[in-house]
Amino acid sequence: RKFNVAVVGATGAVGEELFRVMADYDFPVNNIVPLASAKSAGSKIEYKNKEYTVLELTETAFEENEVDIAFFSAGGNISEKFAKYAVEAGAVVIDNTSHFRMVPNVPLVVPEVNPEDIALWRETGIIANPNCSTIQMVLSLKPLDELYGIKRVDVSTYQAVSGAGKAGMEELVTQMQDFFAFKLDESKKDAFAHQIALNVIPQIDVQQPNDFTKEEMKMVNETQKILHKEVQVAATCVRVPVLRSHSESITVTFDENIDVDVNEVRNALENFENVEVIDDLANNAYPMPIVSTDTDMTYVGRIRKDVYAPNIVHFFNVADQVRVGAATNSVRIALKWIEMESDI
Ligand code: 11C
Repeated sequence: RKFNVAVVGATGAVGEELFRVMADYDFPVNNIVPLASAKSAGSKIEYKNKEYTVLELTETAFEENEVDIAFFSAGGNISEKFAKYAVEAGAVVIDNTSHFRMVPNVPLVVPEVNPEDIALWRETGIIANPNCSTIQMVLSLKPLDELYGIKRVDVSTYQAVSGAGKAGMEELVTQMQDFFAFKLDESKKDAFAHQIALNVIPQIDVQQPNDFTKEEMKMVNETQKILHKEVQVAATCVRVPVLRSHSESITVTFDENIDVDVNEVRNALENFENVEVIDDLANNAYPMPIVSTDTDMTYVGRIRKDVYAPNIVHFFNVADQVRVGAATNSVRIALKWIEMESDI
């Protein structure tokens, strides 16, 4: 069976990547329905060497185009307003925004980690795609939880500007160009709270009542929902001047009786789907954004046992935020949904 696939936010950074990922995975497409705001309607997108005209997102667009699968990636307020029209038209919604993630009967899915949760889609018609920093982290936590049982995770992120969409990427490039033209002072600084070129900013999203940021609390709440476990998580989320791969320095504390064997940890990670270990410090080999960008893998390296506590391991984790953290995870959800549920 082939599907009519809508992409809401078709001209955004994730929307554009969704078309590339669908083509790479040879997604069973009958028709592509690119949807966006009235401002972008009429522009063209390309899918498998064929041009499609972007249509305006309206309440009736899903029904009129007989949409079966609707990817939403145009911000939480758009999902809040329009997802219901896609569901009413009989489509499954795969939502890349944070809007539905913590709604109890909406599944929050990383297909390699909790594919069984997809079955819950029938309650609301919606499957939520987690935050990018959560996705790549749980891809490395799951095999370690299966191996030893995770109690606590302490993570510091190094997040690319792509997390703020095209505007974030454009702002970093412009600021760097302005730096070399000796006019960085005059450069636009709208996408982030501060200048991002030649800087790091220890704030992503807004402050929460407990003094963590919203991005940091997403990593806590989403990780617990995906792993079905009240694992303790403390996150510090930092924006760095990298174009499009997030990195994470992760410390995992296992149950108290565990004596970590680094080779067992390495094997568990190596054997997990879509995770690749690059861990040869003597030869300067470890994951970096320039390794992961434009790929669909989550890379893990710098694996080492804690010097003091035998039940603690440290490692470094990198993945392409636009692909693994957004578009690829959404497409993998859709493919899993097709495999598990689409005959219903
Ligand atoms: C960032 N993680 O890097 C954010 C972007 O909840 O889907 C994605 C926000 C979200 O800025």
